[in-house]
Amino acid sequence: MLVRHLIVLTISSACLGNPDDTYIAPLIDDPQRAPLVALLNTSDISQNILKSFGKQLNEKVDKLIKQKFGDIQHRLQELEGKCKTLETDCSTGIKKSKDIRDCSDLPKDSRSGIYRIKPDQSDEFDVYCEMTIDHGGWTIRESGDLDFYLGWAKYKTGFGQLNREFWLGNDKIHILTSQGRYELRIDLHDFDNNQAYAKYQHFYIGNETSKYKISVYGYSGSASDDLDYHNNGRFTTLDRDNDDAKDNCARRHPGAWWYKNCMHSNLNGHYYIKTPVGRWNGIIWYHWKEKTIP
Ligand SMILES: [Ca+2]
Repeated sequence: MLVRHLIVLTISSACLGNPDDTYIAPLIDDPQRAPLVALLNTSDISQNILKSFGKQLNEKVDKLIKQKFGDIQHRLQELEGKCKTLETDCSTGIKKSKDIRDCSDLPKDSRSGIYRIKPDQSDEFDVYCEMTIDHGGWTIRESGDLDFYLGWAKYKTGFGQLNREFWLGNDKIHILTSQGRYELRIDLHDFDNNQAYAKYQHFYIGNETSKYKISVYGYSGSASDDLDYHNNGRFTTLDRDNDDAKDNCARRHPGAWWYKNCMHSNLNGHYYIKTPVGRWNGIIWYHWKEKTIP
């Protein structure tokens, strides 16, 4: 069978147009096997054809791969660059980087979560980055049922859990806002699913010596500008009275804020699970909810 096959192969060459080849009839003694021989013959012809087209095909495939997947290579290079700046601490799951000064330095497609940042004038520390609201890049603090009626030392260093409720810490907020121009965004929700926000183009708080004096302006939003009253105010806590009132505003209206005499807002007030009884009690953003305050 092998011999017959080789003979058929000779015929194949003749069929491809070599005039010097001699036509030799296939020695097929069993007509029933003819289809198989023919098949082998076709296969052998195809080998020659494939050889002639193989190179062109490879070239076309290579060109197609380069064209179609060139952008993937480019994307991989981008990702490699990002991987160099982002390191993952496998023991804690906290992403960190020596090149990330704040949440806005994260790649735009980063997920919201806890990240380790390295501000200019500080050692590394962890923050929660909100990456979906208003184009992302926000370092946030969410209020809820955590006790925010705490003293100066707690507000200085921060408290709570980054993946739940927390105050980042006035020292850290000072460090962050000293790096450049920072915006502040406040999102408010009530128990009736009403929402509003206040956004400020400029936000800065001074160091502890200045009593964490706040500078905030450039309002836009839907909640009303209830930080304007507090601009240039000093931070007051239940145990550190830096406000302009005769008494301690943080004690009169439990919380900790940049009170003056005393407030239009008090976002560190007590968190009630329903509208509180009593004037100026609870979390206050006065001109958004003034109609509901008795
Ligand atoms: Ca006072």
